[in-house]
This record gives sequence, C-alpha cells and structure tokens, in this order.
Amino acid sequence: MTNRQLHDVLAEAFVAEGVDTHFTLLGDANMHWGTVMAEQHNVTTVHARHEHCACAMASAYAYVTGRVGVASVTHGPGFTQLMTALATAARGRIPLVVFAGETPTGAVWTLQHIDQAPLALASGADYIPIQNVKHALDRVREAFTIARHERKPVVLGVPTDLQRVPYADAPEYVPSTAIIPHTEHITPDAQSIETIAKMIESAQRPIVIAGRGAVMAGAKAQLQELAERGGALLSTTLPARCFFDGDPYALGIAGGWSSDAAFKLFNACDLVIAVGASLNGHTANAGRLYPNAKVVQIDLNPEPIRDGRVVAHYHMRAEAKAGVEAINRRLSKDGATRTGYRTADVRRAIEQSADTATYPIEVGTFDPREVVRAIDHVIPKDWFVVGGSGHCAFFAATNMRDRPPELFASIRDFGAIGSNLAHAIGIAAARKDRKILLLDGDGSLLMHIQELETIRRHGLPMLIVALNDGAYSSEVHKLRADGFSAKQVQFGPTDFAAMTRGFGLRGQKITDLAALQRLFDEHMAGDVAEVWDVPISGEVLSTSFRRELQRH
Ligand SMILES: Cc1ncc(C[n+]2csc(CCOP(=O)(O)OP(=O)(O)O)c2C)c(N)n1
Ligand SMILES: [Mg+2]
Repeated sequence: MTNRQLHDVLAEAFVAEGVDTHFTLLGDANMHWGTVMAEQHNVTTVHARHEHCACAMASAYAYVTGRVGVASVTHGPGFTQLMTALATAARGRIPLVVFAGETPTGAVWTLQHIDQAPLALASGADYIPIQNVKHALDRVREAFTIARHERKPVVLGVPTDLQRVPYADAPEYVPSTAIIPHTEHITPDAQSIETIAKMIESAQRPIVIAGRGAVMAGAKAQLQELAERGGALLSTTLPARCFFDGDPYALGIAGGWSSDAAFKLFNACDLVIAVGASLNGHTANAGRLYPNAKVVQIDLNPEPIRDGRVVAHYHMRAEAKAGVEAINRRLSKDGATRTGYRTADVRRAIEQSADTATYPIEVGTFDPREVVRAIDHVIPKDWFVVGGSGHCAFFAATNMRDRPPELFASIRDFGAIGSNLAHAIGIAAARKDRKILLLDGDGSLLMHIQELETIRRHGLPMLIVALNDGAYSSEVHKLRADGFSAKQVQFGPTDFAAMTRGFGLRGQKITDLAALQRLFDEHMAGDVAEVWDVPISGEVLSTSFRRELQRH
C-alpha cells in the first residue's frame, strides 16, 4: 500500500506482535487505527461501553492466556477513564499494551487535551509517547517488550495528527518476541535443596502453600508428595483455590479468607513452604496468618518484599515442579515420612472446619453460603468461574469445591469493585471453548452494568449470578462495627431480572434454590447470556469479616 499512513504501520506492528484480539472504545484518536485493526487485519475487536471496561477486559484476557492484552482508547476523557483498570493491571502484574490517542501536536488548543503520561505513571503503568514517525516502530516494540518482560501495563501515546502522516517506506517490524532473552531452564541449586530439606526435617508443624505458579506448572502430585514426606498440611492462595480439594490434609485458602480452623493451624505453624506464590498481603493476611513460622519461598522470580512485608527467610529460585521434585528426591533418601502436622486431631479439625455460624435470614432471601453451594451443584466442572469483589465474594470463593484452579479467575489486585463483568467478557473472548460463570455483588454489577449490552452484541455465552442484598454490605458491616448507621449504603434490591431482559438477555429472579437445575437446563437450551438475580441476606458475616471486626 503506497498511501500507508502511520496508523496503518502501527496496526501492522501490533498484528506482528501476535495480537488477534483487541478491546476498545473508539473515538477521534483511535478510530482509524482501530478500524484498520478490525477490518484490514481481522483482529477480533470487542467494543466496550466504557474505557475502564475495555482495559479490564484486556487485563482478564491477558491473565488467562498469558499473552499481552491489548486495549485502545481515545485521547483525554477516553484516557482518564482508565485509571482504576490500569492500577489494577499494574498491581496484578498483568502484561498489557494500551494504544491511547493523544490530542494533535499541531493544534493551538484542543478541548480534550490532558497530560496523559503523569496519570499513567501514577497508576503504576509505563507511558511511551510516539513523537516521531521514524521511531514509532521502536516504541511499539519497546512497549511490548516491557509489557511481556516486566509484566506490566504500558500505554503507547500517539497524537492523532501523527497517526495520519504518510509512511510508505516503513521498515519491516521486528516483534518483541525476537529480542526478549530466552530464559534457560533453571536447575534447582543443590545447596538450597539441602537447606530446605533440613528446615523441613526440623519443623514440627509445616504447611505448604501453593500459588498460581504451582498450578501452571502442574505440580499438584509433587506438592502432595512433599507434604506427605515432610508431615505438612496443604493450602493454596486464592488463585489456586481448590487445587488440593479432596486431600484430607488440605486447609483450603491461605490468608484473610482462611477458615477459622485453618487460621488457628496457620497461627501455630512453624514452617511455611510457599511454591509459585508471591506471598502477598492477602495470602499472609498482612503478617497475621503465620507470625511464628520460618518461611521458605520457591519461585522463578522470588521477590523479597511484597505489600510492605519481607515475605520469606529463605528463597530458592526454581520452577515449581522441578524445585519440589528435587526436594522430594532428597527427602526420600532416608525413606521415612514424618508425622509432623498430620495428626488425628488436626485431621479432625480440618474435617470440621465448615462455617456453621447461624444468622437470622430475612424472609424472601437466602443464606449466601447455601446459594453458592446450590449453584456449585448445578454448574458443570468444566465451566470457567469468575469471582466477584464485595463482601459476598468470600462466599463465592469458599463454597465451591473440586473446580480446576486453571478455570478460575479473580482479579482483585487494587481492591476495586465494578470490574468483574468486564473480566468475564475478557475471559469469554479468550476462552471460546468454555461457558463462563460470574458471581458478583449487586453493587459491583451495577457500577458497569452497561456491559450487558456488550455481552449481548458479541453473543458471549455466560451465566451471571447477582448476589443481591440490595446494599454495599462490605460497608454495612464496617459501619455497624464502627458504631454508625448503615442506612447510607442500603439502597434496596435492584430488579436485575427485568433490567437484564431490557438489554435483550435472559433474566431470572431466583425464588427457590431447588429450581436451579431446571433453570440451568432452560439456560442451556436458551443459548443466550443470562442473569440470575438471587436475593441474599445481608446479615451473614464472612469468616474473614468476623475475625477482622473482632480485632477492630
Ligand atoms: C471502585 C470502588 N469503589 C468503592 C469501593 C468500596 N467498596 C468495597 S466493597 C463495596 C460494596 C460492593 O457491593 P456489592 O458488590 O453489592 O457487594 P457486597 O459487599 O454487598 O457483598 C464498596 C462500595 C471499592 N472497593 N471500589
Ligand atoms: Mg451487595
């Protein structure tokens, strides 16, 4: 094409980076590039109804595929909408490239101008401006290199007038994958193996924590062997939830969301062996979970400080499976397995760890724990489950069983509500082979409910469960604990079923949990996304809130 302009060349570069899916909201400053991406390169283009959601969709897409997610926005107000999604991606170490238009460099004044770079930088993202056609391709490669290699969001700022500059003689683009150094297989270090084996041998009450790195490495059997040899209990981070379900010594999630029984066992443990887990503030419950334990971290990229805390006393750089196998080999030399923490009493405590606290349930509502268990019962195990964000997210995460952690995502890294519908859309775009189940609170869903229209327009297959207590219950419980009225955050239930039908989807109010199987069969026959509006009691406290509010 002889009349190629910079936006054509930039689109070609993105395609050369392997981009085949793109999340956007088009405006003056990205509409030419976006149209070329969609129509000349057949890049699957998901048109969101809010830029925050486009960015959150791209983040979830990147999270589940391991590829660089791509979003694009127009300049000024299109860009300022991104802040929460960018901060979430930055904290979640999500590789992302955001194509952001900038106002024209040649204009005296433009209504929508704002200095975009400081905003991006404040969110934790990088900002790379393209200021000259000659360096444009280098900047694109740099953006993808940083996103891939450093696992962070990078914004490429491209002024609209520069995008229209003819660039017929652009050189061939060399993608970032051609220049990123190949990471050699790391052989676990013999000295580290010996040190860790000795720590295990001298521990009385060790616990293994598996993170997403362990799940991705497929290290379940190796970790179970390690725990058995070392007399350790097993636990997971939230992203690795259910990894050891069915094992009698599995404690469930480590952290603020631990059961009371698990929390007590963690409190008394003297050694934590974390594998493929960053040991962030959630997992360590800000230092409260295992205050007296020595901590060993086995990870490809061990980081000494996370969320303000020194995470471990000893690190071994290794891939999860290879590292654990090496320790198992060393432990197997003397043959014996240790009892350690695997006593009959502990096993009984784990068996009895279900939350049985009772609460008054208002008429016409359900106990959220029962709701999630009933939903878990009817949803096939091969569905992809997306977690929510408010108080109710705890119930959704802890009442589902035996689900592959590879088919679970809960991106909570900035603690924002409102992104989960967008996450579910990004995952639906990434995993076309799966049906998606999203469980989210009424407040979070309403924050970006407009994306139901995106779901309908793109025909995305999903079932959304609105855990509807008509309130920001997270705030309800905290305000009450602080001695305040909760009225300011209790709005009453929204009719999600009617609203969803208004968007052209199926909507169903759930009045009987026994009817879920029939409703599920109807949903499958319907072949269109659906929202189940489930009235839940706002009175049931999560285990984590019960513990936290007591500390208050
Ligand atoms: C973007 C954003 N705004 C506000 C908050 C504060 N906040 C945390 S949880 C929550 C309530 C969410 O309500 P809902 O989704 O219904 O869940 P519930 O707590 O009621 O179970 C709010 C407002 C936040 N975390 N993120
Ligand atoms: Mg709510």
